[in-house]
Amino acid sequence: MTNQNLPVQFPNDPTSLKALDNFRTLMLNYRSAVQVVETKIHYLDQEYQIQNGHTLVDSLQSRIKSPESILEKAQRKHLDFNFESLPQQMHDIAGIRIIVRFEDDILAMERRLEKQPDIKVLQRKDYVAKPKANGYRSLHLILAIPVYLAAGVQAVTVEVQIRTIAMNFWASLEHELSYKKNVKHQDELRRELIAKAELVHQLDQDMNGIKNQIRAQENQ
Ligand code: 0O2
Repeated sequence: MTNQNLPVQFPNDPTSLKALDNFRTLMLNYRSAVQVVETKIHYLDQEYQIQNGHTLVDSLQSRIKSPESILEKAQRKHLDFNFESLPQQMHDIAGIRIIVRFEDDILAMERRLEKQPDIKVLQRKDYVAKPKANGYRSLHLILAIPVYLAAGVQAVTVEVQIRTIAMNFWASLEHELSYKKNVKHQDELRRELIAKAELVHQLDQDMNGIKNQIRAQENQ
């Protein structure tokens, strides 16, 4: 019998069961925080549409990091892994990606989010103004949002990534390349992607410019 065939032994000692409950509660906090922020984004988008006649958000994606992915990141970053300190050390356990059509819409959405009285922006990484060396572009915000539980109010962090459809198209393929091992011609494909990031950037700028011209005429 190999190790893989051994029956899974669930720990049932009080300490392990308590740890499991703590983990479940922690994940519930993150799920609640994602729901709160998603609701806000939908509301802000509808309000924007009433005021401007068009929406900001093309689509929304959200995810809670899997336990495996949390453990992998904790090990990779040499974090002290325990349920008390984990929320202070890892801010992207809950993640929301806001996909917008135009570059201008990235800052428009950021401004609306940061104006929310119950949202605190803890960190801002602007990979749109300063793309990564591989061509990656996106605006990353770490937000703290209050979640109301029976035991009281808890500030929970959510990573929000805001990017255009074109940036997202590029990032999804780059992500695929990064996570796939054994892809032939990796280096050459990486170089091609860097070049395509420049094209994506040009396209975003051109589309933004055309949009501005159309809307300027609408307002005449
Ligand atoms: P997933 O599957 O999206 O959750 P970290 O990368 O988290 O160790 P840091 O500084 O905390 O370091 O993160 P940063 O730079 O804010 O970026 C974290 C997330 O942004 C990543 O999450 C990706 O979603 C996205 N990202 C950052 N850089 C790149 C990039 O070069 N290419 C692509 N495609 N996405 C990027 P995860 O956890 O890696 O993955």
